[in-house]
Amino acid sequence: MTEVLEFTQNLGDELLVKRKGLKSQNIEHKGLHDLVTNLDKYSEKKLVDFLGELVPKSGFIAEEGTSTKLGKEYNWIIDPIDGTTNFVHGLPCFAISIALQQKNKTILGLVHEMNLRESFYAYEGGEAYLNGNLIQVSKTKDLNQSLIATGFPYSDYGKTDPYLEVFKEIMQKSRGLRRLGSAATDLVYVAAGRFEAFYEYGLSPWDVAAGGYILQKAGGLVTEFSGKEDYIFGKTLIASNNFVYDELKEIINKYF
Ligand code: 2AM
Ligand code: CA
Repeated sequence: MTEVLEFTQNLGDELLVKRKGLKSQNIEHKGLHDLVTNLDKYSEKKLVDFLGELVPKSGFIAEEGTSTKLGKEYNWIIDPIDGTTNFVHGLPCFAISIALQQKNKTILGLVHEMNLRESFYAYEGGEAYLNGNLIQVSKTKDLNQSLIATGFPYSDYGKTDPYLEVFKEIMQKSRGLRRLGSAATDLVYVAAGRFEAFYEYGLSPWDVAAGGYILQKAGGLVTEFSGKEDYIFGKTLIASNNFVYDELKEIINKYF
């Protein structure tokens, strides 16, 4: 864990410096509103080289496709920059997200939010930590006293109407809604008790694998909208401190 932590913190610091030299010719569109920079690719290459060497014969599920080789026993699920739109626009919330799976079971998760230099992590046999200190989900039981995070639809616009219905209802029944723009960070903020819950659809494994695991280790509950457990590949996600889960799921399931 220590080696991965140190490597990722240094990479985060390097990306923050390199970001200042980012030019429009370094930014490409993967889809209509889907940005990728040369620094996403640079970060992923560095991570793949380092992590591949750290665990020999390990494979990768990585956003920018630097390596698509799957390992028989160990696989890393990585997002080199989660929150690329924030990164491009200079908004301070973006993270490196790294999970390690052994035979499809997650055994390590790390989300490093670069701007505040906050590393959230957990591993088998340990608990959940933020920069070395134990973290736990909030104990708030009432949605009325809860701060909820979400992500807006950015590609599958066909479900925009049900999404907005959920948004309207939670707006009225919670303390407030926030949209950070980095799902990995949203998840670990629930783990650290800053948010009571987070929900979004259209997410990918690299956005949620590490954060979801850290949240579980901090006492939280994370499922698909349906309640099924496969939030990593399931594309819909309700993450919570446990206590407000039922109320939130009920609202989401009225429309989804
Ligand atoms: P990304 O920056 O790695 O792409 C926003 O809540 C979440 O959706 C982020 O984790 C973000 O991860 C992901 N996402 C994927 N594609 C996106 C897009 N085109 N616009 C905004 N967010 C996107
Ligand atoms: Ca990314």
